[in-house]
Amino acid sequence: MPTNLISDADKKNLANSAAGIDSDKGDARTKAVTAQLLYRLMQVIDECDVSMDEFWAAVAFIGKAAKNEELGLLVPGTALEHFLDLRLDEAERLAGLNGGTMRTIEGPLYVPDAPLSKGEARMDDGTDPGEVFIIEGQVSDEDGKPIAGAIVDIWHANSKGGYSFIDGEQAPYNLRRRIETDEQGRYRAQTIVPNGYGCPPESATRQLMTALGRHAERPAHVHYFISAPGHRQLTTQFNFTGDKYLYTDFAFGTREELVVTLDRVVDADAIRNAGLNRPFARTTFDVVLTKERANVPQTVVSRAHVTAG
Ligand code: MBD
Ligand code: FE
Repeated sequence: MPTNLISDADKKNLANSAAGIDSDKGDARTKAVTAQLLYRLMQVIDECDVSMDEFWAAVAFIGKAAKNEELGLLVPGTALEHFLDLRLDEAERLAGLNGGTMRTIEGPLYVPDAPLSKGEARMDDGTDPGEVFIIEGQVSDEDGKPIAGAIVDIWHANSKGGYSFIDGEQAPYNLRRRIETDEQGRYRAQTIVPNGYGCPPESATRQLMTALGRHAERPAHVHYFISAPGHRQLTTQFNFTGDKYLYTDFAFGTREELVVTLDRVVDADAIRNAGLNRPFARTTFDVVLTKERANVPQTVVSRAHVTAG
């Protein structure tokens, strides 16, 4: 029930004034967005009758999240990263662009410049006790033509749900590789079946999820960037059927088109043919890239990343 102590006109005037709207200096875009943001924030404060204590608790919360470098976790946890995907999906649809593999969120844990190899890669360093996992797939264009020389940049968590460079327990670039597709557009990775990620126990993000009555877990997933000259770069992931958190991903990353089934290979000949000595899991993840197009927002996102340095 709105309590509104302040008139709409007074809010708008104050927000515009704080955003420098009546000056011709500064950056027009920054001013326009700031004015809207402040106006809407004032509306929320007024309509929800936010107390001073509540307001400053919220400021401290954001400060804690920033200090912990978990703003990149808070954004997907509040569905905003998925919302940006929904907007890009719709912009593509309105531009008549369709037929490519579905996108989903990048998340906060990508590290650029992973080791690059041709056709295939071993992603794990042999120390993870988890289940061996073979991922195979083909990259093609909208017409079904294979794309040779595409770069498939893959990263995922280990069998404990931790990422190299983040959990402090893994070798640099463990479970992070770039694979260039072969003449048939194919790639193959040998790795370890990942576990889902859970927000750190003391994180501001988990604290918020608990206050919202939500959990702070992701289903197991494997991240991809796929790029090729003349094509729109794709950011995506796949998940696994039967995962406990498949349809309640705290980061809203699950999309039905991106759920794969793990085949368990136990046949002795099949194990030998794969060059392995124990049962393993296998899946196929094929990717369709759309052609580069003018007048559609681009898919390569400029954002801060964890770096290897
Ligand atoms: C992850 O691994 C992730 O992919 C997202 C979106 C958020 C937190 C951890
Ligand atoms: Fe992830």
